[in-house]
Amino acid sequence: MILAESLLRALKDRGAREIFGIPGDFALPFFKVAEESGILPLHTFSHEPAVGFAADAAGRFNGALGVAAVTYGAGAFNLVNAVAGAYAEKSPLVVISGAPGVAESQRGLLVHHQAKTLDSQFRVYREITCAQARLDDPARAPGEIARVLGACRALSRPVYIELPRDQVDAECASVGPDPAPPEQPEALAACAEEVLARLAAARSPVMMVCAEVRRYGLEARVAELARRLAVPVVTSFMGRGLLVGSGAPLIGTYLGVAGDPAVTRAVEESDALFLVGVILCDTNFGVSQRQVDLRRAIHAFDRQVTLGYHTYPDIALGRLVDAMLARLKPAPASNREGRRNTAPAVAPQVFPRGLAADEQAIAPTDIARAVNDVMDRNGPMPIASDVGDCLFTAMDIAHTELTAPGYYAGMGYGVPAGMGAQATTGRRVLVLVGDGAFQMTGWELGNCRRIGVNPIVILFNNRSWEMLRAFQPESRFNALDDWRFAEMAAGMGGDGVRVTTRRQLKDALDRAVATRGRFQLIEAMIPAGVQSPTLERYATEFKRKREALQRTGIRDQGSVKEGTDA
Ligand code: TPW
Ligand code: MG
Repeated sequence: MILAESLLRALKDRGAREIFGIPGDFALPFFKVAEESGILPLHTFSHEPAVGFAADAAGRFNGALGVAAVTYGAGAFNLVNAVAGAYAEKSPLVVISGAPGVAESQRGLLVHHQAKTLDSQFRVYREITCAQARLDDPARAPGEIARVLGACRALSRPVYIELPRDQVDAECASVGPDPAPPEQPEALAACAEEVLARLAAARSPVMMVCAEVRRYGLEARVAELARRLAVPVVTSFMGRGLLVGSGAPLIGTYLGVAGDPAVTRAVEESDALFLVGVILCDTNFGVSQRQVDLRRAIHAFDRQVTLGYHTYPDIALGRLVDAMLARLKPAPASNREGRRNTAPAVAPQVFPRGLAADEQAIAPTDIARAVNDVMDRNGPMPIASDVGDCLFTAMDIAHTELTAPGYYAGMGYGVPAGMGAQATTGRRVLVLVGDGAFQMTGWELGNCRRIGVNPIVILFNNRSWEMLRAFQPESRFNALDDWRFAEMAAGMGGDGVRVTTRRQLKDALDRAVATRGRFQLIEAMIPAGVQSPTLERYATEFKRKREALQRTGIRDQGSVKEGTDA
């Protein structure tokens, strides 16, 4: 076998289903092997950020590796932002970059695409990936590949593999299994027992689930744990879309003051908040009414479990869940809805439904209503959302699988992520995106035909960077021009329609669902200044907090937390 094939087979063995990429001369030999070997399908995009977003979303949907392949320098540097977002949000993304051949690196000439030194790219990627390898020695390559892919899966963070172009065809052995991550069975048992004791002693325990539950494929087991514990479950903002259809006692998504007051109360008043794979970030907790008291929380994240003032290291989340399940009896049927007798009942969130098909202008909530109506009739669709009011609006859409950069908040994710998600799952995806974000990566829709996907895209066209305007209304630069996006769809191989009334929105969505074979772009015109209620509340609270901080003179100290690099 040759080196490139060993790598491709190792990726496939570990759950990767395809490669997203853009070639360049340093990557042409690898792309040739990828295409001709047929080990994994290869999908190309137009601009590297889209390659990264698509691969990231594919990894998130599969709970397995997503793969992005690019060329050295111009290609790999173009991918950096998407990889940084994947790092922040714990997405298992494998970056494969072509590179100058081992022989040509030793000539002493500057190589085209080189930034500062030949190693600059490797060093940049060291900052935003959890493990790196340069496959410049075919004898060591199988071990290096196993080490790096093992870290990607164990830590669920991006990794970086540099493949010098003259090594692609080198003879190479196949890749063995991942090295086992460190484990301590006694520590695991002690940890599981302590967590169970804390929950049992609490008056109002609550479980919050977030990114890692999906990344490690734990949804069914975490749902079972919640049932056996008879503890209500919420998702974080980032974890929205988790546990759909799992039968978990899910009461909603925690959004602090911007969200459902019953959910907010349950979380903020809990005396044992069990944070299961939760990223402790400002978008998840920044809009808390009261500071969530982490000393009373149980936080399982990044292979560690912290209770109060002590931490158990080397505890994989899946192992913790299994150890807890092993100590709990199956839930009696009467407990199925997950409420303990003493805990206050929390009603699940109610979503807006029943769009009036009238001549009124479209507000963001109308889009949520229209989507809920369509999903009630035709079954749920997975959603890929961009950043902006579309993501706040998604909180009013009944629970369905959702991928969005809820924490890193990089614009331009929605369209390519939706395409990547459909390519990998085969399920038609609904994309929610703002006009500002569409200006960044909307053009990738032109690749739908090649990739064989047909997402339905709802473009929230408010001719504005509205989310920024919500925070700083006085700035004129937040007003955007009126691009007629729908008219551009036909040239890219899809159908586009611009809608301004609720009746037109409903009709367009019905037609989009009924039309297969081409992407469907619905450009929903939203009047200036009309925001979702969630964004309004979020922005009000955000401004209030900022002003309070300024009054007290407290500044963000910019703390740096040690990473978990392997
Ligand atoms: C890559 C900063 C956050 S939200 C926003 C900007 C510029 C405006 C989004 O406008 P859009 O949606 O898409 O029309 P809406 O609903 O607010 O009108 N660059 C990147 N990412 C981020 N997050 C920004 C800038 C930002
Ligand atoms: Mg906008």
